[in-house]
Amino acid sequence: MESDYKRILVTSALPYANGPIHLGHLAGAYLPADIYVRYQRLKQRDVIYICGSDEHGVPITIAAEKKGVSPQVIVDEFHYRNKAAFEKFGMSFDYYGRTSSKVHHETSQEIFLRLHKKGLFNRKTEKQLYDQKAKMFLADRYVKGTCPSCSYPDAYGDQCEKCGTTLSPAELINPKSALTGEKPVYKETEHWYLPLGQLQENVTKWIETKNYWKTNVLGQVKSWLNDGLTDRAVTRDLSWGIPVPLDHAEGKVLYVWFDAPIGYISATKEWATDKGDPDLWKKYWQDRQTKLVHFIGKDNIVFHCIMFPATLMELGDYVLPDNVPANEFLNLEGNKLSTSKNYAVWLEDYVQKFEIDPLRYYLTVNAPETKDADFTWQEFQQRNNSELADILGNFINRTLTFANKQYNGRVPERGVLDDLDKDMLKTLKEAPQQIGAMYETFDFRKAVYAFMDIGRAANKYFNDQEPWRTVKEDIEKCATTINICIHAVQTLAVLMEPLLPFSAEKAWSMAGHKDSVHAQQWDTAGEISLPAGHNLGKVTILFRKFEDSEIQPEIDRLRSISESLNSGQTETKPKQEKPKIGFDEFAKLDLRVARVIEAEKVEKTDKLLKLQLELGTEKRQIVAGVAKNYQPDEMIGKKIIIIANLEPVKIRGIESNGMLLAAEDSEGRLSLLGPDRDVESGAEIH
Ligand code: B3M
Ligand code: ZN
Repeated sequence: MESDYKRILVTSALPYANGPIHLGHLAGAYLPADIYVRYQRLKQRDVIYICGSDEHGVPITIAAEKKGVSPQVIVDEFHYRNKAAFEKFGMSFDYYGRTSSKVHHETSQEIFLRLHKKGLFNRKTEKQLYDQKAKMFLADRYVKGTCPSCSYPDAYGDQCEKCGTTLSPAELINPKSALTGEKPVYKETEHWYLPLGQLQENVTKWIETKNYWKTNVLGQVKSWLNDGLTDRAVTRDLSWGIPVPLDHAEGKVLYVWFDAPIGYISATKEWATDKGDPDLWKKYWQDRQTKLVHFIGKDNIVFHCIMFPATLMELGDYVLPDNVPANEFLNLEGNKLSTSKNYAVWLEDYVQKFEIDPLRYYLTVNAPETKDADFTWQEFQQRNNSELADILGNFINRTLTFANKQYNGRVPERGVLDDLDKDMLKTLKEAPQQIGAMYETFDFRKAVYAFMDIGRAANKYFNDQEPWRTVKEDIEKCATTINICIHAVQTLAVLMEPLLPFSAEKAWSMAGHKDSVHAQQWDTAGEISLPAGHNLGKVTILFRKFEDSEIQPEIDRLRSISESLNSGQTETKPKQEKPKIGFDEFAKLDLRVARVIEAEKVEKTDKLLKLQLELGTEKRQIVAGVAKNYQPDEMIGKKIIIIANLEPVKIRGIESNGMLLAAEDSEGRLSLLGPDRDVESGAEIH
């Protein structure tokens, strides 16, 4: 962390309290933040993590109308449900507030009045859509109509859920009130506007100091700035929200995106009061030596990088975000998540069936950090079984089981070190700094791969040193090997804490510690600290394997929802936005021609074929998801194209060493790619 910061203030986007938490939330704004905060705590830094429920806005009132209850009933239900679900997921907030709180109302009104008094807002009278039957102005989510881009008949006034086009109510064809179905009329109404156009210069100057931000964030911010910022209303005609604290403003409330980010400040105030020092919040929000980091999803970038900072600049006595590492979106089995159509994996359901850490692991390994990512239950199972269980869990288990059997559950004496011992000790010693540097730059995917490589290196060290042999032939060497392996277990326990907090605590106690792994020091995690004779703890299985019988029902559930959504409508697969790459990145791919010499179906799945390939003189095996379009016998002799230098993975327990290339049409049918003239197998592709 840069030396000029004394403390870190971390926030995650406040989830609307109108529904439960799903995996898309976790992958976007929550899990990366929790990993970052846990790491900073282990670095012994002064860090607080603030979040809470966003309880205003039209999503809440629409949910209330749907259920025929008041908005307060909706937010009370989901504030507590979401808070509880986050806790089960290991989210380590220091405070989880809510924007319907008195402190938040007061804080928002005070900030609004400060800005109003300095004459910042423009007051404008505009024509807005009005429902004469409901006697209510219609905010964008209250208007539905036909999308002008894709003719979807049920588009909302702010966005078409089908094609994703951003809309305004005036653009909808045949607009009607989502409340009564009436055709709305235009009626004049007065609102207060944040003059972002006037503030553009300051915002641009500030953004220009952020060249270290993620490219996906800077890209979106710069396109907003290039289009020119326009005034944004900070008030709305709604009955639910924070009343505008001015005369002649009856029936008007603060726009939810004006008050919600202020929720970070009010929640910090409530946190400070709980700590017994009501002014403590100022140390975090009004002291330049605070590093403020907002974790959000990409749909919240403009509010956190332009609108809220512009407001804080005008106040003048608040810190501005040091970074906003926004993530892209998580798709589900190749389709976009849809909470309204229940095409989602809900955290409350997940925790009933599976352990938490495997989900934290897979959502980080597969994080949508620079582009949308796709969650598949099959890969979730494969990552848990062949990485967490087979690499990490297996190493810890066999080390401690060996120590229990051969050394009565104590750490044996370390003797003379050979080169392999020295290399392993060096790997452990350097690991905290190597992985820590990735966390500092929010490279969580990279960090989790680096972490798992430590597990791979430890397994390889165990195999190379052959303690099962040396225990008979060279007991000093065996003792040294097991001593170092137990230290590797201890190092891995601390390094896994940010990512796998539940397993970390277990591994830490298996290494014989009575205190908590959460209180350890990151920097010294790779040190050799255990005295010979140190008692180890009870050994348990850290990661159980997930059976097909647990996974298949999850796949079937989503498939039946997506088939019912597609029936009659071709669900447009989300266009995977792929970022531009340089030639050097493409050149890293080793593309080869391969000839299929054997092919067979993989049991218990209708998607996979196991293929034996010939690449010149080399033979190799891959597993390919082409079984729905190709029979095994029609594969024999085919010349295909594969990526030959992919890391080998295990799919359904079968090693796959490479990936074939196939085109997928709009019906999801696959067509294999291959050379159009006869080329010998093994030929390179340029
Ligand atoms: N309530 C969540 C969303 O747009 C929104 C975030 C507020 S953060 C201050 O999904
Ligand atoms: Zn559309």
